[in-house]
Amino acid sequence: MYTQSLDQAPVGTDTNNAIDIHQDAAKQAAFDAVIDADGKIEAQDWMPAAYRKTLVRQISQHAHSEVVGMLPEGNWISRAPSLKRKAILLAKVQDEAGHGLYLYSAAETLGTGRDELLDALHSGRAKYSSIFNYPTLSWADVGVIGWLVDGAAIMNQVPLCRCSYGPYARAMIRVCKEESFHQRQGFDALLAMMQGTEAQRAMVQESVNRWWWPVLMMFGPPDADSPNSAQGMRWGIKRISNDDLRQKFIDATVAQAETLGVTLPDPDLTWNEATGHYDFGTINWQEFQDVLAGKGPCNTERLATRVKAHQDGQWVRDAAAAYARKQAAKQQRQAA
Ligand code: BYC
Repeated sequence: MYTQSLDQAPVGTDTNNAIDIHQDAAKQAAFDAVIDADGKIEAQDWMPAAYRKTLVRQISQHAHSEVVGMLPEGNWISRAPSLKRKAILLAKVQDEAGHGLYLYSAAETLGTGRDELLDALHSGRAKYSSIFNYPTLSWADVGVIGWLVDGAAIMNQVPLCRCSYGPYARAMIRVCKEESFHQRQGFDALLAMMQGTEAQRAMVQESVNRWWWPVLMMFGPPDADSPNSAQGMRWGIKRISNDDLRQKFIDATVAQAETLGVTLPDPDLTWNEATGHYDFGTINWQEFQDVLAGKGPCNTERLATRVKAHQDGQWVRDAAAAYARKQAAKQQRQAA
């Protein structure tokens, strides 16, 4: 159900296995030539099984992140401080749903159905971004998610617009445009609070203190501990390494923090004239591993909410399927 996999035989069928096993040299050479020329691989093109698998892993994790990412901010829709902020937040959360849909569609072009992808998420087999396992405790968290989480997402995702897999690269173009709006709205909400009362400024600072380090973890483990990076870069899926993106993000964010008037909670954050970058403190990678292992503050809650939403939507899927059957029968009758 729902698959958009064009004319692909699903991964794991005899046809694909035969191709994978024999690794047809001519097809591999043609694939390598496209990658070396910085070209695009499209859904119908032959691709190595490992390239397909890596893309399904990354794109589906990305899709899951967008969908689970609606939850922390969604918690604040009913408590937004004004009609304007509520309308903006509603639009942003809807955008994230849209991103999830484009990305599931991009993953489906690789021959994996949406039911399978969702099942992996709901059963806890698939990952989604570590950042969405942290709670949103105050209204300032909504602004900080926009400024820092979406800011980190843009830094990571702009290079993905040049990803070697066409459907993913094209999906990312629109996603990045919308993420830019998200980042600006977050910064704008925080700026308004920083120009408000002492209590509002304290709320923003407290929120920045909680989110800063988990945001830096969004870029993934250090390059030396990143098992997928080398191959991902070779295939033109990843364009910039985890550490380089993290550094670019920090370099760009320090000035923004100064404009806002907040302090980034890192005493080691200092400008290094020699490298032309900011030095920063040590990231707690144990915390990152714990969150990935399901032991973050909100892992259980996020997954349970997601599963419930899926179950509650069963009647919509049933109705859509019944309608599609009815339409098909009607068309058959008319054709007869
Ligand atoms: N959280 O070898 P590595 C958004 C996993 S949505 C969880 O470096 P790779 C937004 C990684 O998957 C943001 N897991 O992997 C939405 C791998 O595990 P597996 C999501 C992480 O793939 C709503 C293992 O660690 N963005 O912005 O080369 C509202 C080793 O890592 C994380 C994307 O998904 C993490 N943070 O690089 C607001 C972008 N980091 O799969 C905002 C697309 C690493 O081997 N994805 N892992 O079991 C990517 O660019 C890459 O997949 C990553 C990781 C940079 C995330």
